[in-house]
Amino acid sequence: MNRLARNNRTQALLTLLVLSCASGCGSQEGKSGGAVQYYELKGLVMALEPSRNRVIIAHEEIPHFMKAMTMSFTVKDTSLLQGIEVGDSVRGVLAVRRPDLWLDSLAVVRK
Ligand SMILES: [Cu+2]
Repeated sequence: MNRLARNNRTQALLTLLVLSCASGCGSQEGKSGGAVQYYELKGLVMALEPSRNRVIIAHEEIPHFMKAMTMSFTVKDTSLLQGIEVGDSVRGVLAVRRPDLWLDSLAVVRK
């Protein structure tokens, strides 16, 4: 893929994100929405809610973002939850684009 095509694709993706935010959130959030930021996440699975695309994780501190806590995370793709069970130690990537927050990847570290 040449650079032009890649730029066009990035542009299209950004436009899509902006549009979906314009329709999905208030103008206030639209203003604060910028690039997606990624954070490494480590924690312990407390509960799984695949029907709601959610997993509850007791996570360690995420430097510069969040202190350690137990909270519910959205997964964009439920296949991320395959093979993951309550009690597993997991590691993943948290994606943040205010006001949205979701798990971009998730893998078992220890059963
Ligand atoms: Cu948290």
